[in-house]
Amino acid sequence: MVDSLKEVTKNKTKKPNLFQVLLLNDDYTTMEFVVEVIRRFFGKSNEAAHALMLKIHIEGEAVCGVYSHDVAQTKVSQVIDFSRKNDQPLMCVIRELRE
Ligand code: TYC
Repeated sequence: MVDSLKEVTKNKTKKPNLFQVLLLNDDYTTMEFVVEVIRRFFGKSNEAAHALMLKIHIEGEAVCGVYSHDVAQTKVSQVIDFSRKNDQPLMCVIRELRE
């Protein structure tokens, strides 16, 4: 009993759930625009952004960052809002990171 109580107390610290933010490929968004989005919202260098954009173009999607749920959801909103304001259909989604 004492031991199991100790166990519960010891394991009480919770790891925060983490969420991947992905960009999806499409046929219409310009490559230049995707590079700008990755630089602006995911803090990547020009070279890293270009490499990620090409990965999405070839593989269909790529993880651009990993965040708490709140921050991940905000990134999705910011990217979609910025894209629509610039008449680009770029899609951005979140996916829970499994351990
Ligand atoms: N496939 C697009 C094109 O050929 C480029 C692109 C890359 C679009 C990544 C979206 O998330 C994307 N213009």
